[in-house]
Amino acid sequence: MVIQRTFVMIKPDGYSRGLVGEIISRIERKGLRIIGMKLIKMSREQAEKLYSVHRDKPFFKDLVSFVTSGPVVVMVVEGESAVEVMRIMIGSTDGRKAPPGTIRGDYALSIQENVIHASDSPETASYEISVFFREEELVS
Ligand code: FUP
Repeated sequence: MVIQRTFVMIKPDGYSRGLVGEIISRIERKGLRIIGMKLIKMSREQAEKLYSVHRDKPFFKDLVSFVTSGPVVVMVVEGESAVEVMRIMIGSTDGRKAPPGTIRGDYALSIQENVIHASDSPETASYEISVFFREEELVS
């Protein structure tokens, strides 16, 4: 058993399309536990921190504009192999290629507006969690 924490964000398209309940339901039905959650309008500074690995990519500016364009739901999700399990549940980055049954596969047709983000490693997860949550805000 490896209990992990991961950072999950429902992006502005997921929020505006009314997919928050559906996505939370999928996470809970899988058996993972939400131990922190906020509905926020992300600041430019937070967006630049979250996506700092992509700072030199051609899509960085558009990506920061997109994630700051409307409300997002940020979450800390905990459970057995939570990092890998959430990555499998969200599907590949490009919604056109993500298989049906995954969140992006079922709800996205775009590489940028792809509904959801989840950390890609335990190290990334602790960094991303720290951008949005203080330890005292998480339930144990
Ligand atoms: P993922 O981990 O699946 O979210 O994908 P990446 O870390 O590779 O990319 C992070 C975000 O950058 C994606 F969710 C959407 C955006 N992106 C683009 O807009 N264009 C690209 O070509 C690649 C990624």
